[in-house]
Amino acid sequence: FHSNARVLAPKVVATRVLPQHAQARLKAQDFELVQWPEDSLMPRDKLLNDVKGAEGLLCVLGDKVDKELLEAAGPSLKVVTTMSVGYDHIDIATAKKNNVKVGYTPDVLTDATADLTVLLTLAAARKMKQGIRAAENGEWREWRPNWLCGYQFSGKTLGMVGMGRIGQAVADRLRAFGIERVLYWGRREKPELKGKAEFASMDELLKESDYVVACCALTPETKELFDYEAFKKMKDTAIFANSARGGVVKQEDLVRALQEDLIAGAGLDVTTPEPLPTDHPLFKLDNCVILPHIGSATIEAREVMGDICIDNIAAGLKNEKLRCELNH
Ligand code: 8YV
Repeated sequence: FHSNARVLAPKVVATRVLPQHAQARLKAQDFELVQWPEDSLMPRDKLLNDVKGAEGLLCVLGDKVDKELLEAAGPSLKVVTTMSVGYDHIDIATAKKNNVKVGYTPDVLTDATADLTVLLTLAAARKMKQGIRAAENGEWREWRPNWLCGYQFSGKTLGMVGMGRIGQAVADRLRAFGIERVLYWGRREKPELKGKAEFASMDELLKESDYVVACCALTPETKELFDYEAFKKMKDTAIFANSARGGVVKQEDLVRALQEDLIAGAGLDVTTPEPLPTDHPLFKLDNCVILPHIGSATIEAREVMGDICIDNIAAGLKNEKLRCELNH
C-alpha cells in the first residue's frame, strides 16, 4: 500500500554550519534542512523568507530572534535553539506566547569560557598586549627592573559580577592563582557559596576588588552597569574583564576610564558592536586587550554545543522536552 498522504519531513532552518561531527549528524536527520552554507551571518531577508513554515530554527547569537522573525515563521514553529548559553537575542516572551520551545547550550561551555576569562584577566594584569608589541617591535632591550610590571593575584580580592556557572568556574580558577577573597553580586545570594564567596553590594564590590570580572547575563538590570561612575568607584590599580556581553558596559565610559587611568587595564571578549570596528579607540589603548568573542571557542565545547542543538530540535519537533530547555 502506497499512501500519498506521506507526512512531509519537517523543515528546519539552520543559520550556520556546525562543527564537523555535529554537522554530519545534522545532515543525517530526517529534516528538510535549509542551511546557510557560508561562514557568515545569514542575511536577515533570507532568514525571514526561509523561516516561513519551518518547525525548527537553529540559530546563534548574531541572529535576532525577535517578534518579526517568530511571526514570519508562523504557527508551524515548534522549537528554536541557540548555540549559546546566552539568550538575550531571543524574544522569549513572544516565543512563550506562540508556544515555541526555546533551547540553549548551558554547562558544556563553562570550562572553555572560564579559561578564556582567566586568560583575559591575566593578559590585562600582566600587560600582555604591550609585551607582545614590544617583543615584536624591537622595543625589547636590556632587562629593566621597572619595565612592563603588572599585578599578581596572590592575596587579592576578586569581584565577580554574575556568579552563575561561568562566574563560579572563574572564581575557582582564580582562587588557585592565589585570590584570597571573592565578592560577588548577582540576582540573588547563593547559600551554597557560603564560606567560599561573599555576597556584596555593587558599590562594595567595585570599591574593594582588585579584579572585577563580568560574567552575568545581559538583562535590563545589567545593561550598561559599568558606566563612568562605576569605573570611578574602582581602585586605580583594578583590572576589569568582561566575557559576558558588550552591553553590560557603557563603552564610551570605559574608553574614558582607561584614558584617564581610573583603572589599570581591561580585558574584553565582548564589545558593542561585534565585530568592533578596527578604528575604535579601545584598540588604540595599550591597557586594553580585546579578543573577538571566542569564550566558548574550543573544539570540545563547540562540538557538544552543536550536538545539544540537534537534540533540542529533534525533541522539539516531537513535542518532547528539550535536552536543554529554557524554563520560561
Ligand atoms: C557563543 C556565547 O559562542 O554562549 C554564549 O552565550 O556568547 C558564546 O558561547 C556565541 O554567543 C555564539 O552563539
